[in-house]
Amino acid sequence: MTVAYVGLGANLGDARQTLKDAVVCLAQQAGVTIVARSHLYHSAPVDADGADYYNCVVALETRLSAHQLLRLCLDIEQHFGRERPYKHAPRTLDLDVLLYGEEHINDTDLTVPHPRIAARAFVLLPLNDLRPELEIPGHGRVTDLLAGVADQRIERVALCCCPNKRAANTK
Ligand code: PH2
Ligand code: MG
Ligand code: MG
Repeated sequence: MTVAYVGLGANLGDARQTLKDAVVCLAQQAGVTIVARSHLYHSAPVDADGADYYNCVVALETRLSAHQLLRLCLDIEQHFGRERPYKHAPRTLDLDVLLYGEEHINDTDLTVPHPRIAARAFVLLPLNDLRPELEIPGHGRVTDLLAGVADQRIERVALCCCPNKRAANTK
């Protein structure tokens, strides 16, 4: 069994609901057990255009290989209507394998740790919820990396939004 961290992001459609549904979908997969989920965050697009994103991170235990986990993530993105018209285009769902145990992987289709893991608040804040002391191979402890992304706009939000509140907000 390996502990892996998967980052979830979305900024098209009902992104908050999609992240919630995607975590349930991941949890239902054979060989995958979700062990923790971060808070949900609302974040400004980084190196990308379009609407603000929703982001979170899950920790999972898996008997899948890193490449099998990647394949699963791509299949789930597809299931949620992911399209790739251009690099970093707005998306209904993005699932990134951030960490896979302590492995370093440098293949054409998969780089682990995720190449931009240490430069993005929308990854580091959720990781900090899960394991602030986690050592990211080649970068250092999550908690020590937060200062470097302090200028990125991001806020914590509730995972579920109350329908009544939503109705009240639209008045
Ligand atoms: N994903 C990207 C590029 N930029 N910005 C935010 N805030 N959240 C993301 O998930 C995100 C991004 C490429 O995958
Ligand atoms: Mg991504
Ligand atoms: Mg991706």
